[in-house]
Amino acid sequence: MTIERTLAIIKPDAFENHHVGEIIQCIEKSGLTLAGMKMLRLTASQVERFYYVHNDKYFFPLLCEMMLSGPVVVMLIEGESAISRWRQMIGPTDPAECGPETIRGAFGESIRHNAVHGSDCPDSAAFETAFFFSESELV
Ligand code: IDP
Ligand code: MG
Repeated sequence: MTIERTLAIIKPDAFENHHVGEIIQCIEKSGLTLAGMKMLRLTASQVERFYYVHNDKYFFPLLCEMMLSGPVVVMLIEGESAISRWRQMIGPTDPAECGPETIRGAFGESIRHNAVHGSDCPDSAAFETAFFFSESELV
């Protein structure tokens, strides 16, 4: 049994398309636990620091523009193998490659506007959860 913490973000496209409630419902139904949640408008500095691993990629400016285009909901999810389970629930980066049972398959519009974020490994989960939440903000 490995209880893990991972970071989920409902991105601006899913917010704009009114999918916040359905995405939270997917998390609740999965048996994973919502331990922290906040609604934010990110700053350019936050987006650039959060996605620093991608700052040399051709899509970095597009990614930053997308994350700044509207509000986001950031959530800390906890549970058995939470990191891989949440990645499995959201599906591959490109919604065109996602099954309809995945969150990106159901709510994503394109490789850039793909509805949600999920930490991809224990190191990034540690960085990303600490980026948005202090221990005192978790329930
Ligand atoms: P991931 O979110 O599935 O982990 P990453 O490769 O880490 O995918 O990319 C981070 C985010 O950058 C993606 O979720 C997506 O919003 C955006 N992105 C990735 N690849 C492209 C692309 O080729 N064009 C436009 N945006 C992209
Ligand atoms: Mg990633």
